[in-house]
Amino acid sequence: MTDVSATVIATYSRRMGLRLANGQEVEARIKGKRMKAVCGDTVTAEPIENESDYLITKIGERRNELTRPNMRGQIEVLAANIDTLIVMASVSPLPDWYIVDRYLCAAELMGINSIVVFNKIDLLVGHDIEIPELQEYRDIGLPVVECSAETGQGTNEIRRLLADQCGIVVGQSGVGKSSLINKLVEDSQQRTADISSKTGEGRHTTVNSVRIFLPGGGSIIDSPGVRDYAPALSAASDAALGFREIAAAAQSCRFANCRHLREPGCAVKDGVDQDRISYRRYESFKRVVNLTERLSEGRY
Ligand SMILES: Nc1nc2c(ncn2[C@@H]2O[C@H](COP(=O)(O)OP(=O)(O)OP(=O)(O)O)[C@@H](O)[C@H]2O)c(=O)[nH]1
Ligand SMILES: [Mg+2]
Ligand SMILES: [Zn+2]
Repeated sequence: MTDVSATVIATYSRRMGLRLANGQEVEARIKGKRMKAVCGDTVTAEPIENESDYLITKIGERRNELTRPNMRGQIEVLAANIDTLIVMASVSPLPDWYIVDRYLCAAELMGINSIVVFNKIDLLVGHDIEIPELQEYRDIGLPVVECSAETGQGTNEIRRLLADQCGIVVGQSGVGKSSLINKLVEDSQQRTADISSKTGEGRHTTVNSVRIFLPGGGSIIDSPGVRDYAPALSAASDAALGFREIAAAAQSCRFANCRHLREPGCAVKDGVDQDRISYRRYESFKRVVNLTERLSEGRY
């Protein structure tokens, strides 16, 4: 047979964009209704006679999955085989740091790197503004890049952090995810325009996930912006593992099954009281616990 191996570089409901091992990009359908491929998947595909489409016959085993619970309480896979989660917020729209925390929580639980990117920094030129949340992320050892997709500030740093990895950029709609990727591939062919649709306000908003290969190596998946995000946790107790400073402090709690809420001898609560753990991040953690409990009870 003429089976070839390929990676999924775009998903449009039932159709996919594939990049074959020889670098050629083709479109494909998927065999059967049950299989669902996502960006980052490695697949086996075969050419279809008298058609330009390929047929995906098999999805390779996934190293990891970025997931979220959907409205029906099922787990939806957003992308697979990711090395780095690039969580983006911006000067405008105003950041929802709880969403940033929940993405970071997902990355911790996936065991992958994460980068916090704060975009549209050009809008702050001439203003002496410190963003306390960014310092909180630096304090827990996360790379934080303040950048501008407009001026290119910070893009080299992002290139360096990404190196030869597969990244995915996530965040609220309008923070500049597609713009950043465009800037990173500036000298090569731009391809983000055709995957966007114009909104009522005439804004381009990304509707499909697309993987873009960077000229210097590595790739980034552009994903549609979100209103909200929650990680799909198997238990509320997993939430603590998604907040690295809380997970670290939890080692010293009196009870091994401490939930870090009202238990005596809780090293996490002590850390918050003594300002070693950010109160905001602790609140954020508690929200994830609540959210996970609600989801598991089928309440939204
Ligand atoms: N001033 C300024 N504007 C920017 C910057 N980056 C993006 N923008 C603008 O912000 C708007 C949204 O940018 P997009 O790149 O479409 O944002 P997105 O995150 O991809 O949005 P969705 O696809 O809807 O999730 C556009 O009008 C951009 O021109 C920046 O660094 N500075
Ligand atoms: Mg976009
Ligand atoms: Zn505790």
